[in-house]
Amino acid sequence: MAAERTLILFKPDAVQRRLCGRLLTRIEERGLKIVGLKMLQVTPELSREHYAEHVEKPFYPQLEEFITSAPVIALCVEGPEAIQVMRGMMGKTNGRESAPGTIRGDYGVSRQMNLIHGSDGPEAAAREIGIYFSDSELFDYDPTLAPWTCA
Ligand code: YYY
Ligand code: MG
Repeated sequence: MAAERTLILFKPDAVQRRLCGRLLTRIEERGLKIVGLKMLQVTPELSREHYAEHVEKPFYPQLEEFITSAPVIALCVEGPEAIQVMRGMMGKTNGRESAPGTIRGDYGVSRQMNLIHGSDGPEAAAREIGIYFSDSELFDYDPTLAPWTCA
């Protein structure tokens, strides 16, 4: 199975609520590979670039206020169908509609402060990884557990 990469953010609420370790553990325990990771402050300019598809929507001003309100942790996560696997782990956008067992369903009841971002398709993933990471910040290495997790 070909590996795929996706862009994940632990949003300001995850950082503030000290949930990043739990979220990272879920990703690692699922068998996905971390190939990039850093903390950064999202600026209004970066928010508009990342959320270009939402900039004109009524909820955007509040989304920008939230995503710039504290640092985020950005990850590039790799694995078989990593985009859909991560979307499944995240749950629905609104925490109230997210199933128990998903990240958003286990840790929140908010539609806006929903802890985690994950790219929603291959084009978005390529674009978003390019926004948050330079080539030298992404790592190729052989996961020695791959034969046990990626068949
Ligand atoms: O991909 P996902 O994060 O699940 O949702 P999007 O529809 O891409 O919206 C991005 C972000 O915007 C969402 O995580 C919360 C926020 N948002 C909102 O505050 N109010 C809405 N009606 C829709 C989305
Ligand atoms: Mg989205």
